[in-house]
Amino acid sequence: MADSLIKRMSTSDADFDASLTSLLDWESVSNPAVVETVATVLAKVRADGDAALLDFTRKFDAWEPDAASSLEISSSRMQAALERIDVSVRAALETAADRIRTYHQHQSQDSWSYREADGTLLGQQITALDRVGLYVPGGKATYPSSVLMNAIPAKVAGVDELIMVSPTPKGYVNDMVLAAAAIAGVDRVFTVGGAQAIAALAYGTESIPKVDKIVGPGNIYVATAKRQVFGSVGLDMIAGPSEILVICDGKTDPDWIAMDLFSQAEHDEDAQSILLSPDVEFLNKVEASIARLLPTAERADIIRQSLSRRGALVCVKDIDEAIAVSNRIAPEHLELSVDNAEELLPKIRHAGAIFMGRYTPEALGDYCAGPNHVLPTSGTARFSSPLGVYDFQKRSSLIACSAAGASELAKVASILARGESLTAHAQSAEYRILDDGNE
Ligand code: HSO
Ligand code: ZN
Repeated sequence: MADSLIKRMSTSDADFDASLTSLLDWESVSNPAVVETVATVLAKVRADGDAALLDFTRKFDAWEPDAASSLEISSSRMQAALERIDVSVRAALETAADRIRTYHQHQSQDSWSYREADGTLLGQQITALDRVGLYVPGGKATYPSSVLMNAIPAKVAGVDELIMVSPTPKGYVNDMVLAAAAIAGVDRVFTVGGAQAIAALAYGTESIPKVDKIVGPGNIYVATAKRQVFGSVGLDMIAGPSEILVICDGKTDPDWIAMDLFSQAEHDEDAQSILLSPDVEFLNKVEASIARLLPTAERADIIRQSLSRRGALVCVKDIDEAIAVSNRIAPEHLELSVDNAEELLPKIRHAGAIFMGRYTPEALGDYCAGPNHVLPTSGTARFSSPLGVYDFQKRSSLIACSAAGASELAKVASILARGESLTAHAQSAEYRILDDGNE
């Protein structure tokens, strides 16, 4: 096929390992100029609060809030947006929200404790974060579905106050985003964005309360600001570009697979779509589908760039080898477009979300199946998990010693403390040792 739109590779190529490594190579370059600008913005908001927030909003978002109070969207405005949107859109948001809520309710963790024979109680208490900030990008990556995916698990976890911030370039507010916020139970919405919004959430201003954790995606300024406030507040992961890896036995409609690859590629030019199949004829058919369908795609330019820069159709020896390659990549999304997907599950070591069977395109998971679409990218599925209820909760250890239990533990603690030359620790423990006469 002349001038291919997407790389062809084979695990039997002599340089396959090196080619795969270079295909996967993606690093968020930290731009020193951005780091410096962000540091200035953070310091200004920290020092001057709302006044700085108003200044930056006028400058970067090109609209004129007259006072800090006009940066907040009232709940009646949110409600009005919900009533204004198309009824079918509202119904779809509500169905998606219900399904996301039900799924995440299964993640709820319970506190637990156990009592030892001498009466000592040990356990773990789960509590929700008090206040969480949710960043919602404006512009090309405004996703109401991401509002649901971030806000609902927080609410299921029991977060008391959920504060959303979103830039409103030239004062424009997206109705569907506001409607999603209303459905998901967001408590307050502020029309600020960029590093200044992250600063406001991290440090608090007169009108925006300081939060305990900030979640949600953003552009390079937002991501850099999140890195810089880390430590003052908790953070979710800082996501890289979206990725999909499809393993197909060659029996799925090639157009379906081409469109599944497009569905990630259309997110942005750096997104990554990879197909692995042992059937070379099938790979040819998918390549032909890509060529035929691409001109019909609304985001053809983005898809073309994404596929040509970071996409690949890879011929593998068999499905087992496909799984080995996939485990090496640790993709954000893994589609198993095969007959016996469930049987393959035990072999899958690393993937953010696993879509099983020909009728489970990633797009359904992105919107409404129920699981979260905020997933580990760039190989971080090796050590991290989808966003979930547990990201909005924390654990406290519980220890309640009985007198008899303390007496026994104190003997152990005393020896260890003296070994560390921490005599106050030792004495604190020893005071609890019961004399025989006391028992
Ligand atoms: N696939 C994206 C999520 C998303 N898709 C939002 C559509 N809207 C996360 O990788
Ligand atoms: Zn998507």
